[in-house]
Amino acid sequence: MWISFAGIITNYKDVKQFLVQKGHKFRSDTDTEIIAKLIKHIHGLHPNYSFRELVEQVIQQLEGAFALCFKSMHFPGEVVATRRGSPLLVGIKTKTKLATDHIPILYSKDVFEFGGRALSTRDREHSKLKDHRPHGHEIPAHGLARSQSTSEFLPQGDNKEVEYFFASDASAIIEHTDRVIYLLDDDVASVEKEGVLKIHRLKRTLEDTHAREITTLKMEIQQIMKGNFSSFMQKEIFEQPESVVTTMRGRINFDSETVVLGGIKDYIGEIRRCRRLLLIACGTSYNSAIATRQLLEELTELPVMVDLASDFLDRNTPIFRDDVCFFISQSGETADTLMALRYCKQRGALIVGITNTVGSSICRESHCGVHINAGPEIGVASTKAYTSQIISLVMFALMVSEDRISAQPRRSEIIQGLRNLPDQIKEVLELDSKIQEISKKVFEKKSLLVLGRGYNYATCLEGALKIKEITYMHSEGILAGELKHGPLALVDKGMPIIMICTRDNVFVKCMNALQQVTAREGRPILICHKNDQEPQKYGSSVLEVPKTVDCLQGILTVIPLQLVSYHVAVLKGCNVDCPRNLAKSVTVE
Ligand code: G6Q
Repeated sequence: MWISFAGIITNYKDVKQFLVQKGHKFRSDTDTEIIAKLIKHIHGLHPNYSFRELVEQVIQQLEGAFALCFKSMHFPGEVVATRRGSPLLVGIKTKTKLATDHIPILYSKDVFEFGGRALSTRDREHSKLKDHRPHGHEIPAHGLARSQSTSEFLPQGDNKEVEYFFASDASAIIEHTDRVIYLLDDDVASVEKEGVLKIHRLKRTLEDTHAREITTLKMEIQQIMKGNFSSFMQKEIFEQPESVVTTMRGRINFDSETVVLGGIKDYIGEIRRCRRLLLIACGTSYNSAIATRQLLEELTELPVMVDLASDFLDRNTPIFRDDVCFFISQSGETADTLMALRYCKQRGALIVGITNTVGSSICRESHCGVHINAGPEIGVASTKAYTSQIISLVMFALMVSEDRISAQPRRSEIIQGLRNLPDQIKEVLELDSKIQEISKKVFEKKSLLVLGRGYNYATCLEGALKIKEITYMHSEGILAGELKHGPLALVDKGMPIIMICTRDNVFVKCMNALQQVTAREGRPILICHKNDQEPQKYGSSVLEVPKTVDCLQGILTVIPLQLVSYHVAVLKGCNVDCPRNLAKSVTVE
């Protein structure tokens, strides 16, 4: 048995115990092994079951979030794949055009026997695992006969050659094909001997569309190649002058100063009338919510709550029908964010998805949303997605405030700021070699504090997150206003500090904090505006960034920190793209 598995099986101990009782021996303590042993066990009980039926039996026993792909010597030439809570897609490569752009769903007949719930080990012992259900009978969707449905899904013409690719992300298969089917939870896709792809579901639900669409990807191969860069993270940092443009393309008219986000324009009236906005996300995506909260409050004049998805769920937060809830996620698959989305949807709130992954679970389950269009982000450390998330939320604020005459000067200033952003990002990226030199001074230290306030506070959080995740160095983003409430005790001449001090409405307060740091012999590395002498005299080194509108400044101040984390990680010999203990899509709670 060959299994490719992503995710987590939460009841694997129960299943393992059951299998051990049945005499199965285990070589490892992994949840992957219990899947292989479980399918073997069921195959022993039901030697006549097809490969797909065996997999259907297996997934009914499993709890958790997973994407699975099976091959077996007992079923040569066949592959079965399924998902629940983790993304999975099927790529299709043919020499000629396909006869259809939809594949119908086939429903298995007898699936209500066990009430659709996951069973305990004891339940399984007495029922399902002893079940000798009839098989091979399917209820076709919309009365479509089985033979009819499968013969439709073949290339046209004489050359019937088909190749299938199973992957959790489109970037893994784009070099082979741009035609994909995004599977939904509990779909079981099987490629059988004759090379025909079928998609089955155990049960029919009201929401089911009874077919899966074949989507054509708009991704370019170059987008997923490293090119001259040493890592995807480095490439993605340097892509930001272009990725911010693709985020804005077709949405902002810089001359008429109008913004249209096609994915939410039909909901804008409802949004303007809402009780409050909630921004819910994890990690970097959460930081993008912090980065834009102040502008959203200013331009929408609505209360704005920002929450970490896990904490939001822990609290059983009250949600109302007239709430508008934003779920921000690069992958669109983060389990906590997705669960928070479902929680709010059940309570009748309007769900807005902000994602970078077309076809992801968050995209599909939202009422409306914005694709940030940053292009595939492959490095685990999120960089270009962060800046594009900020721009997407800024565009949202601009769109909602379009009818407010008093907001026009502010809107105009921001739109012109957005226009200049790509060139200013290029300027910041020119600091790379200077940042590499600075990184050499800090890479052997134990800790690195990042201080700032106002719009730059999000930069502190995001910079510290980047440093932690790829360099394994302790780092903390600290709101400068909180210094005197505890963190100042950490400051002495040996503590590495990066401080952000740009000319905005909190500049004077920042200078105050800077003096408090230097009074304790701290010699911070400063990120400030170009040619701004006043803060520079307090810095051990200075990184000068161009000035932009306050609410966009965080995009220019975060890039030096992305580069610091990158260079420190390289100097420490860390694997920049695959940091330990982290995954690109966190599909488990
Ligand atoms: C940061 C990480 C991580 C990520 C979260 C949320 O560099 O990539 O913090 O932002 O795991 O992921 P999504 O944005 O995909 O929901």
